[in-house]
Amino acid sequence: MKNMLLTLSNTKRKLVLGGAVAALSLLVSPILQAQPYSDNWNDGNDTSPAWSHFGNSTYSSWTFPINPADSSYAYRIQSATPSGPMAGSFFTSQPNQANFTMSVDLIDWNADSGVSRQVFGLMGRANPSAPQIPTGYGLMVRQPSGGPGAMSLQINRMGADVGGVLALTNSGFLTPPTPAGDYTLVFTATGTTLKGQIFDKATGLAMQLQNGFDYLSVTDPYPGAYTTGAYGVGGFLVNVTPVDVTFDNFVIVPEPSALALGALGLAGLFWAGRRGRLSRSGRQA
Ligand SMILES: [Ca+2]
Ligand SMILES: [Ca+2]
Repeated sequence: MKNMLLTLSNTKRKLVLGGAVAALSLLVSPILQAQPYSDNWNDGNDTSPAWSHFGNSTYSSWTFPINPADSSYAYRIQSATPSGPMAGSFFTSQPNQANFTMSVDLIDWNADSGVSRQVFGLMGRANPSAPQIPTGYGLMVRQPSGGPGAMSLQINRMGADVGGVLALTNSGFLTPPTPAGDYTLVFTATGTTLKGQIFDKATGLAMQLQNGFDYLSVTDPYPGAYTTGAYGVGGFLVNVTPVDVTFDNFVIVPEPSALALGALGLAGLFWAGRRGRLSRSGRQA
């Protein structure tokens, strides 16, 4: 269990998403079957709407610091060294989802990789009650021991059958995220296809990865692909070092559609995916 951990973190498009959530509520609800669910934690709690904690309650904490970007409350998840393997929260006030587009702002984390080598971000199709560790998929930022240059974005499979957290695909960054910035993680699941991006809120653009693209995309090759489940945020300990990550502005849109993505300002996710498929097949985009 000690070497399995990765980090995932995200998204900074606070201005974009702040308005987008409101726009989404207005636009999507009357038009689409897919109703978005969200929490900005501005009421300073995780009980309304309801989240369920995963982690050792003795060594983990769920608190509500101020997000400097808009002076609202955010959501900080911490787990101390003796805890493990994970601390997180699952959004339990809405039904489980199969297909989704999910996003959350990543506004802060413990960037001292000599102290905290963590993997943090979004989780989907999860079973929080699975033994030892939640099963499901994650879009996460990994902060290993090598410092910022070794950070990567990962789409993970979680579960005891893969030893905890396994990167199905991952890539380093051309310019790694830092806690001084704000980012937005965007995670999409459609059938067996999982896609992930991290946007820099300072530019509104998806961050460029060392894989040559600005996104990750993968199909789970393992037996027993997860088809539905809970969704949430959290972090995994790496080599029993502490988790410390702060999120804000969580949104999930069931059954992703072009309209919903457009309302979120996320149409680029699918555009990028289309370009990637063309490139891989050798055609010109
Ligand atoms: Ca907030
Ligand atoms: Ca609340």
